[in-house]
Amino acid sequence: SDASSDVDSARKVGGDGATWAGLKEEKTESWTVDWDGSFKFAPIKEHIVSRAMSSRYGKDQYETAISDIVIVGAGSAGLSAAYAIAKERPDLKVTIIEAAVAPGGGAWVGGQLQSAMVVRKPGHFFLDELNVPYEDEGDYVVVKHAGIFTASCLAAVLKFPNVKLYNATAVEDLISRPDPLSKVPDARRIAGVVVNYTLVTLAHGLQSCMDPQTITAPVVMSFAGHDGPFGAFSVKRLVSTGLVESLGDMRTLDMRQAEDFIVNNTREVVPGLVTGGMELAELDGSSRMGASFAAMMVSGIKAAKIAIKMYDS
Ligand code: AHZ
Repeated sequence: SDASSDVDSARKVGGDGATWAGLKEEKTESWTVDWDGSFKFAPIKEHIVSRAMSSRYGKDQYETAISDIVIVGAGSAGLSAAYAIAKERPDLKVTIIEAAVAPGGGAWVGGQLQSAMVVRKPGHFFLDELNVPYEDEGDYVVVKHAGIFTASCLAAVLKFPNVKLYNATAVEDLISRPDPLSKVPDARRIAGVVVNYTLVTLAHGLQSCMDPQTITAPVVMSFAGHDGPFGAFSVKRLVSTGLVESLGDMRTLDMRQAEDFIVNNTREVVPGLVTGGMELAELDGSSRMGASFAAMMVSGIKAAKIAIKMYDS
């Protein structure tokens, strides 16, 4: 039998004939929940699970092949940017590409080897926005566990209907086109990204041809972090393709100046590409700040404002 009739028959089971919607609205009382060893879930077949996932994934891939804004990297800066855009502009289709299996980047559970997260004021306004609790220490606040920030921001982002996140998926190239707005001959603008499953991207040296997918978008935002296995991806590609002459390379740690610099220099680095977070330190040759996260959030939010303005113009 096909998937829909299987789902229909699953709906008929369940105590008083509750539907899935009913389960949500009427709570579990309408379902028989037995804790004495005869607990039974509604029926399922393997292909229903596969089709439930693959039909949605395929539809998402089809729809996001043309996006309004692509975000590279779901670390603290990328997720903050995604939140700010998705909230302000529900009409824009925002697609996030994250190379790792787990989103969150260095901030997931505490990039600093300890779990608490320090956020300098006034960056705590974003914690208030996300309802993340903290201890107020005067000039800075402390979130008990960095995972509370990442989980709250990620959950909020994923609940926006205009956002799709592809994890375990790497941006392996940028798309560029002649820039119709520029007076400089041969000027190009970034117009999207080339993506592949991260495991495929990592295996390109083993196979002769593994075709990627493309996602076109008038605005690409990159928050790929500082150099690392995938880090600083977009700015490194700008150099290798001649759109930027050279990288400044991230400098040694100076917490006092690093955070202001990142926020103040978050910008459209070449036409069509906005960069923020620690990737910017690799481009501009600015200091790192270590385990202090306010600039990542505020850089993401500033980048979101820039991207919205670009999109509108
Ligand atoms: O997996 C990367 C990470 O989750 C992802 N990423 C990188 N290249 C990618 C690619 N395709 C898809 N080609 C890619 N995803 O980008 C994310 C970057 O997150 P991050 O936490 O490394 O960067 P951030 O700028 O959001 O936050 C930086 C946090 C740091 S580092 C630092 C220091 O070294 O002093 N201090 C802070 C606060």
